[in-house]
Amino acid sequence: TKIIFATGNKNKLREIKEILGEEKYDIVTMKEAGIDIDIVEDGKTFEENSLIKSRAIAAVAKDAIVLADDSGLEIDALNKEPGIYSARYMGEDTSYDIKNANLIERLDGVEKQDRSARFVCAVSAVFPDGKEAVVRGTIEGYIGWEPMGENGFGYDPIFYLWDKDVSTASISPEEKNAISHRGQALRMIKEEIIKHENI
Ligand code: ITT
Repeated sequence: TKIIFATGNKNKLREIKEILGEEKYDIVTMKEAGIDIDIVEDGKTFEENSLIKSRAIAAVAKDAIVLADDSGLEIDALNKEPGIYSARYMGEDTSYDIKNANLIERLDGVEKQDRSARFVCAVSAVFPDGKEAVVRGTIEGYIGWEPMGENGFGYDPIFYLWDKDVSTASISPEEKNAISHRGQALRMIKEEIIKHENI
């Protein structure tokens, strides 16, 4: 099965290949599929933005399953910011060292139990016959007092697991994929793909 992944984010693509398994699926980016279009993510939810991306690519792709991932970090004490604006928070070109330091700063004086946060991932699929599916995975955690770890990407260094007290940048890729928002969502969409292929 050819799958086009509607993403420009290399780290997402790496995790997607790790989770879905490159042996079984032929996963290409829209760039690799020769598709170069600008997509305006103006939805109000992760699901809406995910579908905006997969539908835009499906409109110009033939005979492929198109998947998209819209994800982000919700911090409860900050009214669920940065949320659907996670990539755009403080500007797309601002480094994650700066974004992460800023979020820690904004939680100055906030106690552990009030530092709760979650990663959310909405994965959508558009099949060649026009059918669609969208699923959501989440992982609960809290914002630490300092960045930790070299693995992962984005907000991983400040996102700590309640049970381990280490960040998702401190665990191995396999460990992260086993519990992450993206791992859960992709395993759910895999079920949808399998169901669809059996019709
Ligand atoms: P595409 O739209 O091209 O897929 P993007 O990076 O713009 O790429 P999003 O709009 O979905 O994607 O933004 C999600 C942001 O949320 C991403 O850039 C990260 O900063 C953050 N994020 C998502 N998943 C994450 C994870 O597993 N670990 C750390 N940060 C994550």
